[in-house]
Amino acid sequence: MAFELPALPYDFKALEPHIDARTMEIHHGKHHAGYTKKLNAAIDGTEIANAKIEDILANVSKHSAGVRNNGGGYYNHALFWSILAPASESELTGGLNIAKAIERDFGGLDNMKAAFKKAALGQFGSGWAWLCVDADDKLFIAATPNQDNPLMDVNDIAGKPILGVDVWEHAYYLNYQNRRGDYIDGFFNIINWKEVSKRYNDANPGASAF
Ligand code: MN3
Repeated sequence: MAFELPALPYDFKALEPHIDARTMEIHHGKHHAGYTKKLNAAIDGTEIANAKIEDILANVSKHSAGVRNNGGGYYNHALFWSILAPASESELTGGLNIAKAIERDFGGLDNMKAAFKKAALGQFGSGWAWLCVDADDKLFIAATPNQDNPLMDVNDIAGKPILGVDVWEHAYYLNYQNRRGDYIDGFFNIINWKEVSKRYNDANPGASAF
């Protein structure tokens, strides 16, 4: 069963002015569509043709560079669209478990944002910055190159990503040119915290202990 490009849960303009409509249209319709198509081509007729994407990524060292690059690209962008929302709907309310976990593990949202931005700016060239949950249910921040992510067995990061930002230039160049930091600041205004909190709860069955 082939992977399908997930539909965006909002229209191309919904994230403006922080991410412009043209960038969204190209990013979803060309880049993400391309990763999806190439992933399907890379797994077609192989023993992982019907595998779950999380299982493919967890064992990605056994597969081709095409599976690594396009499987990562497929998964990372699907996560990215899901954790974005129009600015009017981006609210981190204290009742969400993710708000309590950020307070516990970073001492507040501003500290988390500063560490996340540092990771995003520190990723040389193309890649992603992530907020992840580790095996002890603690949050941590990481960055990975290219289309790698913390689910893959090709890095020393061990955790489930629950929030991520694409720092490839195709994600921001039309609107921000080389100003990656301004793009990250804009990104902080359009985070779907309800979805991040849901992903936190799913990653961490103990979260309801708050
Ligand atoms: Mn991208």
